[in-house]
Amino acid sequence: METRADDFYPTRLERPTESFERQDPVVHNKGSDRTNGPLSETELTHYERDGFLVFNNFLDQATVRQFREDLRGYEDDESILRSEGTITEPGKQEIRSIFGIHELSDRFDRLTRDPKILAMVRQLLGSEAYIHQSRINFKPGFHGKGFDWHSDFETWHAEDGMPRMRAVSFSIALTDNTPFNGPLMLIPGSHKTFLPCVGRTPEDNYQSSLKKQELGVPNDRDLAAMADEYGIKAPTGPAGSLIIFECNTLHASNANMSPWPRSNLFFVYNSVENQLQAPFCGNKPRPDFLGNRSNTEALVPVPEDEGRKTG
Ligand code: 6CS
Ligand code: FE
Repeated sequence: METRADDFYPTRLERPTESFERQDPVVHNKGSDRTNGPLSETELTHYERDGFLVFNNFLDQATVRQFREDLRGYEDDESILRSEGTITEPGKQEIRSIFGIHELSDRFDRLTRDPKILAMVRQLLGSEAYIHQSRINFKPGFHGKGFDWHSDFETWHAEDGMPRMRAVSFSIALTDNTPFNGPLMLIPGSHKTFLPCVGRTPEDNYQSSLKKQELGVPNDRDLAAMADEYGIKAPTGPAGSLIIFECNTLHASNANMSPWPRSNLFFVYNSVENQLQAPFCGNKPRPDFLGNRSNTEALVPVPEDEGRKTG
């Protein structure tokens, strides 16, 4: 297969290719509009430098408790257990991830349209945005497996046809994230470089990659060079903490060897000016619950009083 002329980030080729500098801004909102939003200039500068930002106690404990109760209900809900977007741990019946969570739950749907979150998203992406993907990662106590190092953008570009780096993940902790329960690890500064990954993508790769990722994983030498240069951070914090991370920031997490589950909620916002095309790996598009193509209008904020507080 030929690399497309409109492919700014060729990846998944048969032979290794060199890493290169990202072709897109990190904060897309330019000029005097830049600080027109909840994020301060200092926070924007940190996001540009590190590729992520952390806010402890973004949601209050009462709100987090309501979300956690919903989760408990999902674990016993037959229709959710059978749904295509529900991924179990390799070889087990325990839930690893539920994709498309904002379509299953009104409470999660309203949170995606939280006015403060959307204002931050607009500030970073420099445009209106829609949800590219939403999910909960469970990581049950003792049995929760980890996630290998990867850039989300690499997968979304190759397998979903996301053209440019103009998307951002909001991850909200629904349980405490401690050093023991497999917290998210990130390489600060890694978002500035694109690491192409080797290997053609088989059709329906997602059916195995969501349990254990084999493709779209950079090689050890490139990863080691990044980690040697920038180090690794594993932000920990109480339930309700928020991590905002840029779509190309390298991240991973360890297995959960503690008895305590680690559940995180993820919303991925993509710019309305960065709509999906045909996947750059040449395959057919993945299902909507992974790379949404049917609901791509700008999100409208929920009025404050219908937002987090109500159930
Ligand atoms: O394939 C995907 O889209 C997903 N996989 C990983 C490991 N991270 C991002 C995303 O949810
Ligand atoms: Fe990821």
